[in-house]
Amino acid sequence: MIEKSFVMMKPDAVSRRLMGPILSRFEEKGLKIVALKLRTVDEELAKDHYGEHSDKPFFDGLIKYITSYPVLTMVIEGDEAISVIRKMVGSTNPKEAAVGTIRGDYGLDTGRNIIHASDAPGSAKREIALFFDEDEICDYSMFDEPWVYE
Ligand code: IDP
Ligand code: MG
Repeated sequence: MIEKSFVMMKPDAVSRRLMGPILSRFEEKGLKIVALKLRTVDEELAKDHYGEHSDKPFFDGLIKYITSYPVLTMVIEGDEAISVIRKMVGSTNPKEAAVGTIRGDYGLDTGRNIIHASDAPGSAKREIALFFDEDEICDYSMFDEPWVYE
């Protein structure tokens, strides 16, 4: 099923000039970028986005990290995009993330783990609505679709 996922390159990815290489991975996979925006995240939005973690010991540090520097927010579409992108992202702790995943290749610390991606259809819907207006999401086809999908 064609799905949309919310993906965010975190401040460390932006500051370490990894936006291009990471974006290329999604393009090369055959996924479609349907929205893309460099922005800063204020405390209110960060706390809303990470609300499920509000009672965790790392919460304050997480909010400080996410609000500290611009992030690159995206909506990415494709067949089973939510689980496919989570696999490309890798485990939360970059030291445990498999080599070949984004976190496994670019990170070393859970508190600087490069990228966020929605973990389920419900969270994808919520996160996309939190970060994008409907008219910012582009509906278009790519010329190579018959070569990506049978
Ligand atoms: P996920 O991003 O792989 O879904 P979650 O467990 O949902 O991981 O945690 C959300 C984010 O909170 C992580 O991506 C990471 O930035 C941060 N985080 C999670 N656990 C820790 C920790 O133990 N120390 C510091 N930051 C953490
Ligand atoms: Mg999560």
